[in-house]
This record gives sequence, structure tokens and C-alpha cells, in this order.
Amino acid sequence: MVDSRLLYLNESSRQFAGFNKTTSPFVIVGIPLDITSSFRPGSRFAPSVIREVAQYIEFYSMRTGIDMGEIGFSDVGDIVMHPSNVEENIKRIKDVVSYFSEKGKIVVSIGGEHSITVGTTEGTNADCVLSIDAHLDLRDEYMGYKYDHACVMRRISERGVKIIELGTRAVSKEELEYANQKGIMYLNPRQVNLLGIRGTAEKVKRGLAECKRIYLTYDMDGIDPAYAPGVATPEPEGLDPTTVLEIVNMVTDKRIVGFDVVEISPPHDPSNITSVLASRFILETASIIFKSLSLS
Ligand SMILES: [Mn+2]
Repeated sequence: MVDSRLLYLNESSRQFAGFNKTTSPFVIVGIPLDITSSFRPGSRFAPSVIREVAQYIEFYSMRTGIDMGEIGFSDVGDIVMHPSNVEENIKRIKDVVSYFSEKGKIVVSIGGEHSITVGTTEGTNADCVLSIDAHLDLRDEYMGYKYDHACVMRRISERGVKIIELGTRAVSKEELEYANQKGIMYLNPRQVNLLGIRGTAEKVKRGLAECKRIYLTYDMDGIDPAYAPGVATPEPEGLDPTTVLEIVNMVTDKRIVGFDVVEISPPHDPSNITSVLASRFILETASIIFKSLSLS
């Protein structure tokens, strides 16, 4: 008898780089939620494009010495999305992610827009979120709607989850007031550059000291559009990919329970360059997590 939480899981989708290794600690879930993008929609196509381009890059990580070709991934397919109801979709995401998270798997979600993270953080039962993002996503509502992609971190924060944001540079006054009032740590790319990789990592580590279950979310617009042009809402003056992966490498330990890559819009992504970067982020982050698991 299949668990009812898997009702909306479509297992026939293409697999990440062709992997189907059920013994892997990493479960890949595609979440093609694409409803609230304000500028350039298309993120519904990202799960299949990222899976496809991933097979053309190397699986060995020179950063960690881990060969992800040996560890592999268990790609369980896509969650079928309701065409207009974000709250219903968040419930479906939470159901599928909690099913695999409760089995002790590290759930790797491929979005979709950033709204998916409301469901993935709940499904993994995370008490802290480290978010790479140009935006704070702390709006109470956007044009009257509370489940817009601009409100993601606000909804998560309201559940008592601690939030740390890196790459912040596109904000409203209301969001800054909320962040300051709640003590939410956010660092602008300028501050990251001034602190350096090591200084930033130490600051983030102190922020994560009290956490038990840490969730990592890569909104690809946190990265500079020179490296990641194919996103729904690009913002200049972003972080570079190596800085981000080095910081993640320094702060990661066995408390990481899952991560996602979101906001990529393949129709606006010349040469699939942003999807290739997202594939590299998935492979590299998984290798970093795997290394921290084997160190414990
Ligand atoms: Mn963003």
C-alpha cells in the first residue's frame, strides 16, 4: 500500500544526470511550481532542463575529493502541481518531502519558484534556513497575496524558523524593518566581499550555532547575473559562485537536512548556462554534505 503522501508524485520524469541509485542518501525531487513570478516566468521547465544538462558535467568534486558518480542520487520524479493554487501545492510539497525526510534522506528539491521552500522547509522539519538570495522575501503580502514568491521567508519566519540570508541587495523598507525587528541576519554582497569568505563563514556559523536541522536554499538570483542570467528576477551586483560554494563548504556539517535550487527560468537562460551552474551547485553541495556525514 503506497503512502497517501505520495499521491501527487509522478515517477516517470527524467532522472538527474541519469542517476537512479536508491541506496544514495540524496533524494532528488522536481517541483515545477511556476505561478507567482512577477517578471520572467518559466521555472516550471527547470527540473527537466537541470536533470538533462547535469549528465554533461563531471561528477567528481575537486573541492571535497568526493566522487558523486559513486554516491549517486535517487531521483523520485516530479510533484504534480495544481495549475493555480499555491497553498495546495505547498501541502503536496510538504507531504512528499516529509515522506523521504522521515526516512533519513537528504532531500534535494529542484524548483520551480522560491515559494516551494515554504513546503520543503516544513517537510524537512528545519529549525533554521540559510538562504542565498538577492531578495529578502520578507514581505507580509505582495499585491494582496500571502503565498507570492516575494513572501517566502516571511511565511517561514512566522513558524519560528531562524533565517540567515546571503546576497541581499533588492529590498523594501518594510522588509528591512521586519528583518531588524526579528533579528534576521542578512549580508549584502558588498559586506561578504569586505568580510571575505572566511569572515563571512565564521559569522554565518555563529548564527547557526543554536540550530538542530538546517535547510539550505539557493535562489539563483543571489548569484550575479553575469554567472546566472536565466532567473525570473535578475539583480546586478550579486555574489560569485565560488564564494557561495566556499562559504557553504565552511559552514556545512551533519545538521543539513536538505537543500533546493530555485527561480531558474530556462526560456530566459541563454545556452542553459544557469541550469548548468545549478547542476554544479547540486553536485558540489551534495559532495560537501556527504563529506560532513562521513566525518561525523
Ligand atoms: Mn530572489
